[in-house]
Amino acid sequence: MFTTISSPDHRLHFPEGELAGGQLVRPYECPERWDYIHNSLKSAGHTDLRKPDVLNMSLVEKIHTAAYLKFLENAWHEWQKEGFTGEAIPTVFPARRMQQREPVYIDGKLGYYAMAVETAITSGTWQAAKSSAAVAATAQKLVTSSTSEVFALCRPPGHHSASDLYGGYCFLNNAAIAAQGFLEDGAKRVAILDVDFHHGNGTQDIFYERDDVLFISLHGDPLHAFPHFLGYADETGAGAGEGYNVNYPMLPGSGFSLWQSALSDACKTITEYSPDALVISLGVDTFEKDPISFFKLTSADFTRYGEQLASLSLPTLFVMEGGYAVEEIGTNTVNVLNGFSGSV
Ligand code: OKP
Ligand code: ZN
Repeated sequence: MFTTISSPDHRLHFPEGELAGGQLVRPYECPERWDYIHNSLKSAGHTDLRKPDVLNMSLVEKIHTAAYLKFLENAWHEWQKEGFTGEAIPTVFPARRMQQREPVYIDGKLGYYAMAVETAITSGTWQAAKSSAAVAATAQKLVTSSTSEVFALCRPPGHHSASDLYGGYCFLNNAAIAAQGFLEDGAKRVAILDVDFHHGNGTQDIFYERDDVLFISLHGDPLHAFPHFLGYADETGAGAGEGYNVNYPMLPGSGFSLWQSALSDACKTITEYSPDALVISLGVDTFEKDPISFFKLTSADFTRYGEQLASLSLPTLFVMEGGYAVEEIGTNTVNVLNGFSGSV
């Protein structure tokens, strides 16, 4: 049986609008995602559901810059102070040949720290983001103390967030915080395997020059898929991190056989790396019916790859990322977990 860590505070982040197709639509990344997963866990017998401990901010500060954390904490207040009545969305960016300096005015700050604009900041965003990081950090502690089946039901997700970037529904990089937690608690090497449909640009960037964290991502080719500006196969790490970043971009329509051959390859690399812990950035937006993605995995495929992950025989932490076919998100998530625990 999986132990799940989750927090009701995720509900504090739920913007009314996401900019998509030139309109403000109801966000794909919505609170019911959590409800469906929660319900599926319970019906599948994963009834050990716990709340997170208080967040250790000094761990978060090892992943995110102090200036970025200060920005997130104050953004909504500064936005409101200007008398703006809508949700906080940036409009201007430090594009090519412009200064990379944080301005004072909130509109400029939002653009300075955003990597995409679909993600609005609201009154409860900072608290929800912290609760999500607390979920991941608490779950990591459980794995470190030898609990074998642990699921961090994070919301909002984290893998698009770099040390000083938010966007793609992400504010704090929950998986990176968990990986750093493993290292702080004695692990020498940690592998992060990102199976969300989207490239984990934030996680890649955070660990790009490090050899104590191996990052591997299977995702939609950035030529065709968000986040568009990172995730190519020739991004292999830099400096001490050379060789410790591996990307598997895949084209529209990619089905399970191609995806699974990438996973098998990734598993070999992980085994060779011989990490003390494995973090799975678990997005189930690889599903065939996902409204914003283009892979073709079926619900049964999730069980099969869960089994494959178990064959790595590593202390493993599952951290929730994306998945937007809301009615099936619980089934697909629990299928991975059940495949992993062999209870299928
Ligand atoms: C977050 B996660 C759709 C464009 C994509 C952002 C996607 C963020 C995905 N109109 N918008 O990796 O699941
Ligand atoms: Zn995704």
